[in-house]
Amino acid sequence: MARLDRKSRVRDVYAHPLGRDIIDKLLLHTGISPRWILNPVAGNLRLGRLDQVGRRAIGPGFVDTLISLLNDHPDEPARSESAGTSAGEPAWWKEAVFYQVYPRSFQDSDGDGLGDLRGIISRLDYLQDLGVDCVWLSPIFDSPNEDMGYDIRDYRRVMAEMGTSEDLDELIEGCHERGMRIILDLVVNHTSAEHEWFRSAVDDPDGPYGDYYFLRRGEPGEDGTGAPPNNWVSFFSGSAWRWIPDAERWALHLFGPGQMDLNWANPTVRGEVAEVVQFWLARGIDGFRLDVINYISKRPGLPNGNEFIGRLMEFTGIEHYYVGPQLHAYLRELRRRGFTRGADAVAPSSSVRLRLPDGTLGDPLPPDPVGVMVGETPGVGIEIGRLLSGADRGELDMVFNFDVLEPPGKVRWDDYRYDLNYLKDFSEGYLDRIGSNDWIALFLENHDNPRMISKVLGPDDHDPGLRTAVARVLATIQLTLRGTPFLYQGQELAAINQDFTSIGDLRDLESLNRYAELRSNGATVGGAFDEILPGARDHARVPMRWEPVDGGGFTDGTPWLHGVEDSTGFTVAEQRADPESVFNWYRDLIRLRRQHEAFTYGSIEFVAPGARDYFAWFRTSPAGDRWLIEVNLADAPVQRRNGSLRVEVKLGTTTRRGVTMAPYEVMISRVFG
Ligand code: ISL
Repeated sequence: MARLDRKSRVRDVYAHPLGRDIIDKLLLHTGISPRWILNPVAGNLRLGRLDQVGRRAIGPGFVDTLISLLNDHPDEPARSESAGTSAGEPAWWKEAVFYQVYPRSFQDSDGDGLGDLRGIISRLDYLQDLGVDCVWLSPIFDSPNEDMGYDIRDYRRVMAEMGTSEDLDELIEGCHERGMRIILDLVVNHTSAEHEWFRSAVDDPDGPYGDYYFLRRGEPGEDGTGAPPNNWVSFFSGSAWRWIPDAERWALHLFGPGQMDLNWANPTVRGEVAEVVQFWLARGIDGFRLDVINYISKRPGLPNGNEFIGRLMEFTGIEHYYVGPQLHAYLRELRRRGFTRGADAVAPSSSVRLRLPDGTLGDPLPPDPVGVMVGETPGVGIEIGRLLSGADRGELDMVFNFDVLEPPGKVRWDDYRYDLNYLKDFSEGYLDRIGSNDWIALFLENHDNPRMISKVLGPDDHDPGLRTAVARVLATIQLTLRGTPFLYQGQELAAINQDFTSIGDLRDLESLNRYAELRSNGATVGGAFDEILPGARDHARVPMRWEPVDGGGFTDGTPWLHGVEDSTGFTVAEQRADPESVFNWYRDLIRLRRQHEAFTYGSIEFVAPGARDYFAWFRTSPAGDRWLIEVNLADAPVQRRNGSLRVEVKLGTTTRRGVTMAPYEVMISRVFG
């Protein structure tokens, strides 16, 4: 890309991959229509002029920050055939359905109220029966659990509460022999403050470990008496810097005060991380989900964040690290040195057995040459996502694009109803923009977000019929679009949000800090709670409901976090017994996906993109096997398109393909001719 300067125009910014992502993000965030920015008058505006005329609104420095940010990222995504024609090279992870387990809340085996590895082992048959191909475990490494394991104290040790190293070996083997792979969570933007590297850094800030972190002198002081080195704020409230008296330094923590950011500019740190990955690949782990991996490269000098961007995005400083200057280089190095199995690598004690389309198992496969790399990349838009995961790039395999989660102008904390037409627009826009070189992760939920059914239905999520209907709609979309589905535990049971009643019901650091901050700014007890409840991460973290008994079959003891949602019919036992259940819908969809290549390597072509409520697409396999997926996104009938097509309905909430679709109707048909 040509370098930008103050003579460049707004449209040059939009022609730049990162510039386009940033403008799209601003539009999404503010809910402003693209028309306002992309008309010729605004498009032709020179950046220097924008700086002058916009000064009152955007303040000083914004334009220069933008220019240097874009110039740090000169690459363009490769041109490739449209996603409508080809799916690129085959790979196991393109065919797989991933399933995220939140280990604390999946199954407790020893009555301490906390889920553990033996609990997961005891539920592997369940996962195999559901049909998923790869299990992803949220953190299970030794941790003081300030952020539920996302603060790691020892990357090579299993958290004592979760089990032993032998338990993990058994779990890995148990997955493999059932034809499932297993990946773990690599949290390496930061370590726990209790990690021995950080302790050594505090003991001797000028020694080798001092440079593992961001330790800066700044102005000394505690309790707000001194000034931190810059104005960056933490995602979990307050300044991103903590004064460490023993080191007489400030330390950077983008997340909680016990989550210290690692300095990736230090090659020794990068070497350490690569070794951790090699260690686990040798143990049989098939790859990692990489936590906030786009934050690892911080702009040298750690300059102050721009105030305007800070106000807009809520997190001052974010432009200096959310796609830092060395991000691509670090990821390439990590892939090469960490995720690639060397020719002399020891073979792990087990490797996954082949699973045939009919679900039966074949022989064990040789270990994958490269462990899969799934990037958790908050804030990253479509174009940078392509640069991070394009097949030619040697970086990640897939990224999560979080824009799917909230429609324009909304943030997670808002209390609103998610319009499924936004999911339609987002999916069409995303898949139309990418090409055969790209492959995306399809997700709607994880352990950091409220349940999607509740976002769509609001309080109506307590209506079993509506809940089931919306669950089927979401499942169908997620499992038949082009990309790799990542299911989060409980989705297959149509899990919904919890009616928590007070802050005492919550355990998550983010919510607790936010609540405290609101209170100290004058909010009442009830007011502060109401503001955090819609976005609280604990909605998704309550224990799995296995059986309709007290404790849900999760534990014999007292669960670490109480689920208060206890509606009849939505436990595993009840769902499995009911042929019409959401669980069985997921199972059928997963099976269909495995049996027909059209759903994985098939092209995708959207029908009636502009239509409201009617969301439909064709998937056509390389061999010409053609399918039509149709979904009514509304709680009212909708006119169907292509009514006269010759089809055979293979899976549907009804078997007759009528002129109109019933409320929330879903239909998957094979197309003839
Ligand atoms: O909850 C958020 C912040 O407001 C999310 O943006 C979330 O923090 C972000 O997606 C990063 O999440 C990951 O890293 C965090 C951890 O708390 C989350 O659980 C994890 O998924 C820090 O490690």
